[in-house]
Amino acid sequence: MGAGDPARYMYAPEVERMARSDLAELQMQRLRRTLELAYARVPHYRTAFAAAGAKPDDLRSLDDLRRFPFTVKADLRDNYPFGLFAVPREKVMRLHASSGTTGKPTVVGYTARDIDTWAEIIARALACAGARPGDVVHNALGYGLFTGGLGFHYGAERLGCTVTPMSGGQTEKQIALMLDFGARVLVSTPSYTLNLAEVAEKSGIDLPASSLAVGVLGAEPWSESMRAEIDRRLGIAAIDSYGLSEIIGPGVAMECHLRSGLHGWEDHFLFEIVDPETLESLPLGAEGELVITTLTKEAMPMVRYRTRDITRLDPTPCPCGRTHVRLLRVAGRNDDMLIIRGVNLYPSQIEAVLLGHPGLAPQYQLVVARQGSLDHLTVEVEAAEAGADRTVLGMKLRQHIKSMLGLSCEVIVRLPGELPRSQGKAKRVRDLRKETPAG
Ligand code: DLL
Repeated sequence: MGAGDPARYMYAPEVERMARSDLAELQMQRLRRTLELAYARVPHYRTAFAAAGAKPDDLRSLDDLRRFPFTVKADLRDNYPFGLFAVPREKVMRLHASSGTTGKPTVVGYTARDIDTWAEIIARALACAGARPGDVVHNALGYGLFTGGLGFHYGAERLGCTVTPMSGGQTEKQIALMLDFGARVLVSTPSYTLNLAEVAEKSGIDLPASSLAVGVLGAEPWSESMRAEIDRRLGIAAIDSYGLSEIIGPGVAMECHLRSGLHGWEDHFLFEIVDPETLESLPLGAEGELVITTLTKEAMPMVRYRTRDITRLDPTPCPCGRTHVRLLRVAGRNDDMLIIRGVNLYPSQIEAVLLGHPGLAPQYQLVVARQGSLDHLTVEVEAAEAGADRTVLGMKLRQHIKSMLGLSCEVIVRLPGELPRSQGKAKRVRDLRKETPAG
């Protein structure tokens, strides 16, 4: 089936192809209800709205949302564990939490209806990625407090798939079960998917010859070069999948087979882009921080949540027929952006350079330290083969990074298999500047 083929399956075509004017009308109705719910039921919102001088009644158009305050991650921590719930705790059917790097976890809650809505959204998103009813879906995302595993689990069941609830780890067993069960769809993170490819290759298993056809991958930033590597080594179409726990978990946005931006489901989420410094709203098409308001969440409505993720929005209809806005791929989080001697750098930019470099494995870690008053970046990579001249490889990569990114760094080329492998979300950066105890 080619691009724009009317026979291409959509889970909810009447919504996915909705005219933008109808979508805006639906958003307006749902936004009003969300603001009213937040204001009436959540003390944090009542106080924050009052401080900003905004009341739900002030909303006359979607643009009026700009008068309402932002919500940030610290608001979830300050209201730990259940302070942002808009329903009595007894009405909350499920809790998820993310550990974060400091302090208390951030907790999110779902009513029975939220769980149902989430399954619908994920079913739609999986179909958008290329999954079909009847497929075997191998779910390698972590089950538990992380939203990835259970989120995709219920959505794949809703679509009518056969789900293998594998979770992360036990890599050899994962591969055996994917093959034995005839999985067509793999749900995972990009870094763990590469780990799967590597272990399969070592055991002489030809994954490209298997029934796997689609990889639904996300939960961390990844480059186009990493995508090409995954496509080739697993013989699949690797599809980008975006979401965050504070909003619902996975399912917020998903690429279609054209892989030209992620469809953000605007009947459930309202997307804005702001300048991360001034917090001014930016026009459509400009790059900036993604801000999301939920439109259908009951247990924990989120008003103008600052995701810290940097992206751009494209409202033009996709040739696949879907009309929902496309998020051009998320480069990385604002907090993950490293500033090294004045040069802004996302880890995925290093990833792109390194993957274009012959003789290196697609594994890396960045270590940032302070030497005197200067920031010092060390890029640790792995040689693809044990016998390679690692000094020459390192020198070449250093020059390549300097010419592509304008950044001087140290490169250490390790032996194959020396860097830690991802079991879920990869940890790419060690910032020793942040680890140094104060005083
Ligand atoms: O990672 C939810 C998820 C699960 C998404 C499975 C996709 C697949 P959190 O643990 O709350 O939730 O982390 C959310 O991860 O704000 C982004 O910074 C990052 N992230 C998620 N997906 C992508 C992606 C899940 N496709 C945070 N590209 C988000 C880049 C991503 N970054």
